[in-house]
Amino acid sequence: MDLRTAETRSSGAEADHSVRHDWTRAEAQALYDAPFNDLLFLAHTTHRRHFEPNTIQKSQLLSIKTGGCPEDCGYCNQSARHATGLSASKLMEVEQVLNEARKARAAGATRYCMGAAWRSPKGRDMDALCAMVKEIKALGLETCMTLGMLSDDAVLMLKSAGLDYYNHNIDTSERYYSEIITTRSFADRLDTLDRVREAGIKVCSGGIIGMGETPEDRVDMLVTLATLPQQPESVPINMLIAISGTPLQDTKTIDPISFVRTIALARIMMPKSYVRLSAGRTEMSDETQALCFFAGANSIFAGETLLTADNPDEDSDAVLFAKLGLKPLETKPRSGARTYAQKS
Ligand code: SAM
Ligand code: DTB
Ligand code: SF4
Repeated sequence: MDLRTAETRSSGAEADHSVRHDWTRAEAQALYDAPFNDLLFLAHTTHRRHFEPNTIQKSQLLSIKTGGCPEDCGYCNQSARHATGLSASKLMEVEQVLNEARKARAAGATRYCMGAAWRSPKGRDMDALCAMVKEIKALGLETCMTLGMLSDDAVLMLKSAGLDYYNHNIDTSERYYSEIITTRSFADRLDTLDRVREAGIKVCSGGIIGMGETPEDRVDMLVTLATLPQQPESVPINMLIAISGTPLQDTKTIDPISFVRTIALARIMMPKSYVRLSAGRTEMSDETQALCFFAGANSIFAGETLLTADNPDEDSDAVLFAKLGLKPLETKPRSGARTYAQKS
């Protein structure tokens, strides 16, 4: 395949730089396998066409309900089925969550992401969850939640509270999914993503690299996301944090070049989405992160903890940003305002 035409080849009358939804797995695999310089060149030029290349969006994460999860995700510290030593806690109080959000805003976050270790939220939790969304939006932050599978009712309640984004990862390929998780299916995941999209909430969906999957699984996962009727606005690419006590504790670390290839492919196939360099940054060298940013990653989680695992602290990120000449996206979201450092 001619890599020069890969991004822009479009069916019918679509404009030159439009988003394609007709990626085939063969095309995507050819890109993933291309000479590294060719792949990175295409990813970076794609990135520059759609985004300001030196601006990185920062999201802050908070675990609002930790541990004791009934699901059996093989990578997760929070599954009650794995002996990870993590103790379970109840849903945090609204006021406590707000205090944390205020601190994140002061530290420069533009989006506040709240995660709960649930298979799905219970009816009795919805009022508190909606209050969190309303109050955090009133602080001027965008809101994101990740709570597991959502019913129609739950989606509508979160939408009326004003939730901006819902994170729900497909995690890997359909083929590999049942090797990692048995308590729900890949199709369950896609169902919730459909409901979220239908309700008009923006979609955040990505996966984990380095769980023992093949390169073909990585490509398939990205093809699934890129060929959704509407691509996710945000695509988190996590590098597995191999947590002691989980079934994946001894998984061999992924080669950074393969990780960068995955980021580059996500950027090329989903040119207008934010690609988030998510879990695993504490184990990455500055050089690997720099290559990820060059390949089109333009969002990170800021702050020293993810949900339960470590993340680089503000100071080390500030040093990295200074070395690379990167700046955080500072636009404060206002209703109706364009919040992306995105070119039209
Ligand atoms: N329970 C909800 C769910 O599963 O959708 C929300 C929380 S869950 C922890 C959010 C995402 O974090 C997972 O889908 C997975 O992609 C990522 N994640 C969890 N543990 C991880 C790990 N050890 N390494 C990398 N990513 C991880
Ligand atoms: C996502 O894709 N990564 C974040 C967020 N969405 C919720 C979570 C990463 C979790 C890493 C493991 C932990 O902190 O327990
Ligand atoms: Fe539960 Fe989510 Fe962890 Fe799976 S990834 S065990 S659903 S918290």
